[in-house]
Amino acid sequence: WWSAVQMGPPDAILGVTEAFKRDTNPKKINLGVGAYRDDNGKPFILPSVQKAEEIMAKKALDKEYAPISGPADFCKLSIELALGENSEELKAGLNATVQGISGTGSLRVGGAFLSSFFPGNKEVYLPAPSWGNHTPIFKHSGLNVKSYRYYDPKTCGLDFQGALDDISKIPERSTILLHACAHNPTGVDPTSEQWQEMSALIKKKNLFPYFDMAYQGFASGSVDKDAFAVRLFVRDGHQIALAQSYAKNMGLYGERAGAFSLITSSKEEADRTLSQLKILIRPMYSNPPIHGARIVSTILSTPELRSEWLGDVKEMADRIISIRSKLRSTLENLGSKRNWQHITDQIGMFCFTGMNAEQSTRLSNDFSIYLTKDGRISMAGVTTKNVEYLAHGINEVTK
Ligand code: PLP
Ligand code: TYF
Repeated sequence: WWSAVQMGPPDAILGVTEAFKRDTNPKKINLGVGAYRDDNGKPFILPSVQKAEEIMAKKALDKEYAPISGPADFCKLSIELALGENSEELKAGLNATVQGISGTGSLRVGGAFLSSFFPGNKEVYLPAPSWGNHTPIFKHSGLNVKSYRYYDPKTCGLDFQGALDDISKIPERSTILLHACAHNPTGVDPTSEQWQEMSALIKKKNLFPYFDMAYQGFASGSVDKDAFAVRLFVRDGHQIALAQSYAKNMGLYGERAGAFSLITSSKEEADRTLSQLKILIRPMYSNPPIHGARIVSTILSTPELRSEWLGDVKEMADRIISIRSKLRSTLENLGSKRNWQHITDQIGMFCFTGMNAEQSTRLSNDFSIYLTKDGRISMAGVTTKNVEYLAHGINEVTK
């Protein structure tokens, strides 16, 4: 049956890990996939997550199916985390929220909903560049994918004027995808003033903002600060779509806990849209996994655990912020002629170093330092033990 099926290419990000695993150099470093590591380069199980699991184990909970849309408490706690507990919209019941299969599955459910029900254009505009999986997710959903300028390679920062120019040319009633914070792959976010301008323009153009929030808390260390853009847009009267992920901020990568929400114009509209989200989910995977969602609900609804978790998130964010400074100063001390200010200007999990494909390949081949060909490095893989070797490698290939 399958003689005509051709071999597909490996995933651009997960393929980096495969190459890393094959390398026998003891100095090798994997800066490909965006997964947090502690300063010993080990996966980090958040103490708050461990405690939540202990509490859950004592309860001997059953393994019955979750509702199609996920547990109600999980959905409520998730949208409250995004919009804040005092949100007028939430008090008025203006949200339709479902649990998704982490961020990816939440984005995909949202894509399916837009494909079936969005009354405007079936075009989604992504920042250039964007997370590599956004294009296939939306194409799979039956939407057309286009882009707007975002990153300026000359400054390794935001091309704000380019973004405004392109956004003002997007046809009205189209969807625009926004990274809520810690933009992947560039680490470049708009300032709060720039967000305000973008919100006004998107409103004026009657565009539909779809936020991808995969890193709430990871950028600044504060879940409230990192939700600034999402809350601003809602306050400005946008009825947003929102995909959330707990992969990074709770370290629940493999548990697949996330949420998709629509903010609606009435409670009744929330009920109608929720009913259709459930109808879309049912033939895709019936209902979501329960373990990760229970961890999230336990943490968010237990005050002591919640504050401990906020400390855990801050610890991860702070380690990344401090290792950024260390990488930059080490490069400068090595006498690199390049300007490395963007290493500390950029935020979140990634640094878009400005290295080209050739330099990135040399870093892998000659130094056993693995990264994606676009020059993105996962800062989470940099530690006080390997930062000097990394800086040495970067300095050599960018001379
Ligand atoms: N969106 C962005 C921008 C991401 O970087 C990621 C993960 O790297 C995701 C969504 C979704 O991740 P997950 O499906 O593991 O929650
Ligand atoms: O490093 C990144 O940008 C992410 C990581 O199912 C990732 O792509 C890998 C696998 C996956 C989700 C996210």
